[in-house]
Amino acid sequence: MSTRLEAVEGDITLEHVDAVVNAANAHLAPGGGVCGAIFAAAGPGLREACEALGGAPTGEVRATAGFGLPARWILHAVGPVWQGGDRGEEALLASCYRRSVELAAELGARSLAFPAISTGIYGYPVEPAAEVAVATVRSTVEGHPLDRVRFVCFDRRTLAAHRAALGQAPGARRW
Ligand code: AR6
Repeated sequence: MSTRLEAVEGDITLEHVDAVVNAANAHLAPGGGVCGAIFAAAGPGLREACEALGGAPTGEVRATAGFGLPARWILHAVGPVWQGGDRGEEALLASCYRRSVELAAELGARSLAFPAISTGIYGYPVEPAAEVAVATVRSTVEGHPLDRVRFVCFDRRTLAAHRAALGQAPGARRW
């Protein structure tokens, strides 16, 4: 069985997939960026659910319900803060993608959407982050029953980076 991978431009809070990934902080607290958008769209139940989890280490992922989102689950992935590249950032970012795919499969999700973890407030350069994202998802989905994984990019540059990493033409559409 093969999993379809695609990059699109859009707002992840609107995605109709089984699980969406949040670019979270280690406290699993509301923040800015995609995290702020997810907390705002999900509603107050998400804050309570995250408080009950008590945080997570960098590179790890925790699941909650989707609350007001179309998605059934939110997977809170704690990305690394970019510190120049020699503090294990690549391995920690890869861990976010790998653990998200594994957790989605454990939950029974068949479709999964990622934002570009760590590439906003946490400062990870977009192009190398997209390479890590695509390579890690590609190698992890094998053996997991996921039908599709979507990289939801908030701007053109992020979209172009993911399409390049996927080996797709800039305007390509897969589904
Ligand atoms: N849908 C998809 N992508 C989005 C959306 C959205 N609605 N909004 C922003 N992005 P960031 P980080 C993109 O900063 O770098 C928070 O405060 C954004 O353009 O959201 O991992 C957390 O609580 C960028 O491409 O996450 C943490 O404290 C990408 O999402 C910290 O920021 C990631 O940018 C995490 O920083």
